[in-house]
Amino acid sequence: MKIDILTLFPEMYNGFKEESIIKRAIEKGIVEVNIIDFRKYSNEPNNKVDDTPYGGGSGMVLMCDPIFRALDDIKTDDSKVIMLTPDGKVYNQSIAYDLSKEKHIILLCGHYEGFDERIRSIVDLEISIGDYVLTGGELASMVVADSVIRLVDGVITKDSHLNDSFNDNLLDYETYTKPSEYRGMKVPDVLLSGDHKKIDEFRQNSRYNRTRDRRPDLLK
Ligand code: 6GU
Repeated sequence: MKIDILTLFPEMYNGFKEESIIKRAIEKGIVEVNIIDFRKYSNEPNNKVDDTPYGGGSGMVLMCDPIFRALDDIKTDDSKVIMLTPDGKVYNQSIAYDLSKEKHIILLCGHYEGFDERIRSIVDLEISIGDYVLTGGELASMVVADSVIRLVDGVITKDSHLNDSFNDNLLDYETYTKPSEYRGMKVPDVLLSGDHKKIDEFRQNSRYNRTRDRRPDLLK
């Protein structure tokens, strides 16, 4: 899979590409992540990419031209173009699964007051990562890229995401590691029993109970 991220702040991605699972996925060649400074597609003096809004008001608006020209350059028939914006569709695990099957994802990160409305005409999907406002789309693009990359075949073992929270609309089950007793708190006996049928049952109940207590909205 190829992920191209169009941003005005490429430095923000340094840590993201260089740690842990994302770093290994890139090294193994399973995913390619390109951070593209779309300022380089500006045709204006000083590589300007934004201007004041028609009709007046505060802030600056990203202009069409640099983004249209960037997409003319990198978009192919296999590309899915995604705009990160607080007024997009609220992101969830099911969207992450769908995106993990794509060949090429292009993530457009805005800043300032937002995008010229006409940019939306060349976008396939608009995503928000939740009901709050960020200074720009960069963190959101990392959230989307991270959650998608871990689902791409070969990045982590299938087992690792079989019971992920939100699969089957349930949260993940409770887990423990050594020691079996810590400051008076014991690991449930069933997990030490070696009885895999009972353990599966315990975990299924754990998923259900946790979802009921913490996120009843998921059970609807
Ligand atoms: Cl995708 N962008 C910005 N600027 N703020 C957000 C967001 C995106 N998702 C939630 N808040």
